[in-house]
Amino acid sequence: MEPYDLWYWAEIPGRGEFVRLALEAKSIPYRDRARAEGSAALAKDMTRPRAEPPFAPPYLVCGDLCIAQVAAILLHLARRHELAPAERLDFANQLQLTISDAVAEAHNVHHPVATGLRYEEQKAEAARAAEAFRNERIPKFLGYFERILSQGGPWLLGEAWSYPDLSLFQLIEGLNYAFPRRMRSLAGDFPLTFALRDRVHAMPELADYLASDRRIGFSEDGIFRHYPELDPG
Ligand SMILES: N[C@@H](CCC(=O)N[C@@H](CS)C(=O)NCC(=O)O)C(=O)O
Repeated sequence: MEPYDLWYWAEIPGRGEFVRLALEAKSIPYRDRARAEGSAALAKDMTRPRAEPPFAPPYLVCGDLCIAQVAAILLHLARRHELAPAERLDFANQLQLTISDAVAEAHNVHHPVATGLRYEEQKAEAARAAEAFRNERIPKFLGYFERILSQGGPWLLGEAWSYPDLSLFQLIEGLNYAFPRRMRSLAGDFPLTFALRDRVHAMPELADYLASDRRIGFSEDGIFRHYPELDPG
């Protein structure tokens, strides 16, 4: 089949990584265009005339198809490439949208006032946002996934992995990077969710990818950022 073109900022894992993990786990051919050609090529591609243009990256292009929004991209891939059982796609999408909510909240911790301002310009507000995120929102999100896993498991949709598992892995990786102290303190309360992270990490389908330089590390340019002052002991 013709490879997909994935467009996402070249320098960070960000939201592109949720799409990459699904493509990699199913060995779906794709070209990571901005990683090959640079983020300027992405900015240029965004301005191309298109019937259904994306608002923001990541987006996936294949022939006439151009689809943006992580959850919409993954639902599309799941339908075409069996990344979740057909009869569970609505629930898979619900789980994915919940993960997208958590990702957006994690970003808003270090940018609570405006995305266009630097973190250093909103540190006081970020400290307040981080306290609520650490104390209320992380446990609430993890508690939700723990509840789903406690109803069956060992994967979110039961006995086989599906794409929301890959995304939950990436969410936990991001939270572990940004809030290592808080996440360590929560691990014992959400054993099934943390075990799911380990299970995805050990998937043979992802072994080559996770060890490769295609896998980009987290940094303070991305969505999940580690600022020690936002994760006090
Ligand atoms: N809800 C969208 C969010 C997309 C998004 O915020 N993309 C970021 C990069 S992670 C971006 O470049 N946004 C530009 C903008 O919002 O102006 C998704 O899940 O894909």
